[in-house]
Amino acid sequence: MTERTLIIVKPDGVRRSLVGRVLSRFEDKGFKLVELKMLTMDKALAEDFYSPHAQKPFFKELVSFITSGPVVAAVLEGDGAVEVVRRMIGSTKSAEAAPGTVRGDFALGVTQNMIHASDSVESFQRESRIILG
Ligand code: 3AN
Repeated sequence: MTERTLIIVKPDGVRRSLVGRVLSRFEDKGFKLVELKMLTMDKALAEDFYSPHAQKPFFKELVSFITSGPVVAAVLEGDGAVEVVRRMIGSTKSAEAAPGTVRGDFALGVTQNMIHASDSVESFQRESRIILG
């Protein structure tokens, strides 16, 4: 079923000039890029975005990192977008992420793990409202 999902190339990806290569992977796969925005998240926006993790011990670090520089947000559209894109970004701990995934190929960190992708249609709706308005 045609679906939409949100990806965010995090500050490490932008700093390392990997935005184009990351977006290409999803275009190569067949997803359509339907929105694209570069922004720098402020603390309030980041806390809202990561509110499901507010009680986690790494919450402060998460907010501090995501606000540390510009990010690039994109909405991708295609069959099974949420699940397929999640598979393409790889597991949260980049050191353990499979080769061929974005994290597996471009990252080593957990906080600094290059990319975010919505984990459900509901998350996509909540996150895109916050990031894209
Ligand atoms: P994912 O981004 O793979 O969906 P989540 O939603 O569990 O992972 O976590 C959101 C973000 O929180 C991750 N992208 C990562 O940056 C950070 N994070 C998750 N687990 C940890 C952890 N144990 N230590 C530090 N940061 C973490």
